[in-house]
Amino acid sequence: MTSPSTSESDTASTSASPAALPEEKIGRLGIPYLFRYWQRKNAAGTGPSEVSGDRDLDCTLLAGLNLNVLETARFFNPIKRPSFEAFEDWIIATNGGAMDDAELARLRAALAGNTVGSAIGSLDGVEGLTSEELAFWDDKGYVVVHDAVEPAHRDEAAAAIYDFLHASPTNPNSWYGRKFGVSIWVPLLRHSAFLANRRSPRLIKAFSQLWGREDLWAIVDQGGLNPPERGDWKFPGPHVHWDATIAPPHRFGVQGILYLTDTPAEQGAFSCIPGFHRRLDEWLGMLPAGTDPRVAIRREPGFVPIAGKAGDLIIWHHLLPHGSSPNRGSLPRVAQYIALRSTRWEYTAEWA
Ligand SMILES: O=C(O)CCC(=O)C(=O)O
Repeated sequence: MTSPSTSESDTASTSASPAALPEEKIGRLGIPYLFRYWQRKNAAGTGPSEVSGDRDLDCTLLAGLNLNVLETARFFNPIKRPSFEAFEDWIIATNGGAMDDAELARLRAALAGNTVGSAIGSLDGVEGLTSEELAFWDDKGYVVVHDAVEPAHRDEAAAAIYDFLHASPTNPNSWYGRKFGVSIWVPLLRHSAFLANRRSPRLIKAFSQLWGREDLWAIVDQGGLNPPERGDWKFPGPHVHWDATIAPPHRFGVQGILYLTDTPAEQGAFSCIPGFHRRLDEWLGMLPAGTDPRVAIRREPGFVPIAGKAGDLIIWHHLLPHGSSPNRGSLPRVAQYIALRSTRWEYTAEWA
């Protein structure tokens, strides 16, 4: 394990990458890319930085360090401009005071361009998506992976969300606390059950089948609690949207949600327009000039809720218009957002 007390900050130039700067620090975590990332983030707002970064590798870095994108962005306070040492201290502290050496080695290798396997070793023999499910994915742009995680971890994750909110599944008034008055997101990131779910073999196998590779990294995402609507609490969204750019060329990408409790269609289920990713180009081409596609998509028919059982993981293509839905049931929808991405992937930099 790497911890502040057992290792020292180390300054060295590196020849690992042609982009390496002479003053590059290896640091106590031993990740040259981390130093370059820190330089770029600290330089934000001060004019063009000399050091360029790759969006995919940035995501791999944060996922491999068990960090959430937003919390990391918040760390880079433009007034304080934290030192590299403070950044590494924060990473280690955020991980509970120590980092797993094997996981760091895997991350180092991947960022250096070496081939790495899955986070849990061989996926041979792990039950994956069937050919029918893969064909369904191709057609509809989403797939439901049943029993994606261990039931014990699933139930523990649901309980952790309620605990985090000081709420109880049996006390309806507790579902509407201030913390989620305007949102269905629950900013719980690293509960042990969340970590266990991200490392579920069946879940990793399904993502690896869709990516066609095993060097995947689980994004550190949050939980969700979508309570039934009532007079003083109306569903705040997310309504139908894309999180990805819809500028061409259109690239592959995935998102995912794990239902932690049974989720009938009317109980605030994840919703999408099945198959839309395949006709996105045509649809965009037919929009009248000056139309904002992100507004126009709200009028598109076919936005349907996807029901599921506790333990079902829905993975969707990131070009599928999607969102959540008002909960007209009697219990909250409880979920964990989970997605895995490969070390590198093709992306379109332009936002539209
Ligand atoms: O919570 C949901 O059902 C939808 C999630 C969503 O819209 C998203 O993750 O972008």
